[in-house]
Amino acid sequence: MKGRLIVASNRTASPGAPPVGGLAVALWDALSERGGVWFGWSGDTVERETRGVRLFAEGNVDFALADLTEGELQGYYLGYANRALWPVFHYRVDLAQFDEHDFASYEKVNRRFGRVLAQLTRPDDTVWVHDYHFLMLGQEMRQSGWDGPMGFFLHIPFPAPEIFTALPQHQRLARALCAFDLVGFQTDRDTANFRRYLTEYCSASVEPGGAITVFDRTLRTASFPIGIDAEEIAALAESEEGRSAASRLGKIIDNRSLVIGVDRMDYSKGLPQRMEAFGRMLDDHEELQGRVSFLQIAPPSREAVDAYQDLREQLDRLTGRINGDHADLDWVPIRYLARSYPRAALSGLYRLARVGLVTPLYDGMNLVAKEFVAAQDPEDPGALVLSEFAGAAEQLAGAVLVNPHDIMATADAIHAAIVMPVEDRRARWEALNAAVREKDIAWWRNEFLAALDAIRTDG
Ligand code: ADQ
Repeated sequence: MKGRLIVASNRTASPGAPPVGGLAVALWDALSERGGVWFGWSGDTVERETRGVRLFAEGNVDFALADLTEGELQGYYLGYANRALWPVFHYRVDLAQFDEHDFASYEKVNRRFGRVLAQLTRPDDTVWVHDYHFLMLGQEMRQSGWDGPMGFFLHIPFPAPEIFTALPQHQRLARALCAFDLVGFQTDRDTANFRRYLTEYCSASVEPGGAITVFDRTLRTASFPIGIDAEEIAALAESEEGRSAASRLGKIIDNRSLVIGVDRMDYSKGLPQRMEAFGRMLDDHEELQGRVSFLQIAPPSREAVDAYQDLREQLDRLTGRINGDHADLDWVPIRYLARSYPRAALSGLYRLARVGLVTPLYDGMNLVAKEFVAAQDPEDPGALVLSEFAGAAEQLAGAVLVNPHDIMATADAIHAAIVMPVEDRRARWEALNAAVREKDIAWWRNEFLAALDAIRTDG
């Protein structure tokens, strides 16, 4: 008989409201099946540190929400997590800021949260910690006496050891990660990077079955590519809200081919390069002037971090320039909306699009790529142009794969996707859709939890 599940993630679903999005629903389903606790930051900042959590019971699941002080928000969250870990893990060492005070704050918050969480566990529970905010949480829980099964899943890439070692605290982070029994990654590439770091820098030995012995303990590492709820997205694309969004946009774009991009505004998503490539494609193909419309939806995120403000300015300039160069009295090539839309509306827009552009410079998985596929009309599906540096590229070989740094090649790929005959689009889409449906979000959480349970059973 399995015990309860304890999940820790930076943000939780909102207590009292239905969870929104594939990941939140999957975690909620797992929690309510087994009963348990969902721990995370409340989103609130307080003047003075509080040691406790606020508990909200919902059926057999307790939400346990902790506040951050303003100093912790600056040091732990905006500082170390988003100015050091995020850029380094996305290969942007040039953007990383290494501040020892930020690291001290990161370690302190992980310690405080780890202690709180250890107190909330019961002996037969299973703990599942998520993402780069909590790399040290497991170690802190162990030090607070928790010795039960504990897994970690990293949603962002794990970089090559030569990049990871740029972090002044790389050894402490890696040692802390090894306190987990199972460390899961999005792709085989990430898993291989982590294993190589442990063997080359920490003298780890990898056993034939894949277990790794290091720092006097044994752990497992494996990849668990995250998926989506494909059926939900397909249904949303055809829902009233989805159709209504598509019809509003359809009126404006007329009979032109729609090219769509949907991202959080983040420098990892390759937005300036994508716009440059679209502009270049227009330069190269006179015949498409006035015949295609590129819609980029990119709500700003992490605006308190300078690199994000710079990106916003760069995008504003670029769209202005490309539109200035190409627009005509009755046509604007790029529509750039710095705001978010509900999932149903986005799904409807994906279905309307002839081409989906998902061209991050680096990405853990990229669920937009999978959502774009799931939303398509099987009879007349759009084509997906996908960066080879998105984790999703390991599974989505049916996409038109591109190197997003290569503006000319990306421009050619966009053109090829726009003019791709419907038979080719159908053949590619069938392969893509099968891959998206086979390893969906339910598969992902079952696979991870089964692997973690197996460690406990194996002893
Ligand atoms: P993100 O970097 O946020 O996630 P992504 O996987 O593309 O990236 O999107 C996550 C969710 O946010 C998706 O459901 C998507 O629909 C939604 N979303 C993205 N842009 C949106 C927009 N403009 N408006 C509304 N919704 C939007 C991190 C990692 C990814 C990894 C996920 C999940 O960076 O690599 O795939 O976690 O593990």
